[in-house]
Amino acid sequence: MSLMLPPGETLVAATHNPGKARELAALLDGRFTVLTAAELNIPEPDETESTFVGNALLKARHAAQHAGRIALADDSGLSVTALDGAPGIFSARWAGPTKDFAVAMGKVAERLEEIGADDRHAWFTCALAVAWPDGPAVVVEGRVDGALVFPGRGTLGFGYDPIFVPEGGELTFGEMAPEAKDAISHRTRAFEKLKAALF
Ligand code: ITT
Repeated sequence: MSLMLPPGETLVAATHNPGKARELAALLDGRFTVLTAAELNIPEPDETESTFVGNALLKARHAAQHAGRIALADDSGLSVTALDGAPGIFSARWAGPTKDFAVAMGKVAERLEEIGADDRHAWFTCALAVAWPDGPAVVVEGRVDGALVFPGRGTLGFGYDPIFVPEGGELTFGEMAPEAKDAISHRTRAFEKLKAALF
């Protein structure tokens, strides 16, 4: 079988996160018909792997098998250097069962304060996996480095965007227009690699 994705194909976006679904749809750019796992009532799998790549593959395979269609999954998160890479793959879990990112960002600030760290360096990682229902899969990873600011600023984007200023910039991802974030984000960088591999 070919591991190329022809335009017009229907893809399942294996995510239940509306912020991600919006960004993935913008990246897919009208090239494909996109159905989300939420729309298809595909249950969320437990993210049992220990890496972004592992969890992206797990989510893509799970959705492809449920839907009988090609699925694209994103596993991503914020890693803080002074916290040894936390929250990392636990980024969504730090927001608790109500998915409140004010709580998650508060936890990051609290942990940095507890250890008296001055280093504010952090990075976002995005692993993107595409899986075919009958087995094969491709996975890539992208990253953007930056610095954390407290309190957070801006209401655009999602998740940890209000506390992240990408390297060389002044605005947080939460203050940047979607196109400006998309020009440099970890998701876009992963997507460029995926395009090179599959489209
Ligand atoms: P799905 O698994 O259903 O896709 P999720 O939110 O559980 O949704 P993850 O396990 O990949 O997804 O968690 C990643 C978290 O990292 C996500 O909830 C965001 O809070 C954060 N994150 C990832 N990309 C981000 C971005 O571009 N801007 C801000 N926060 C981001």
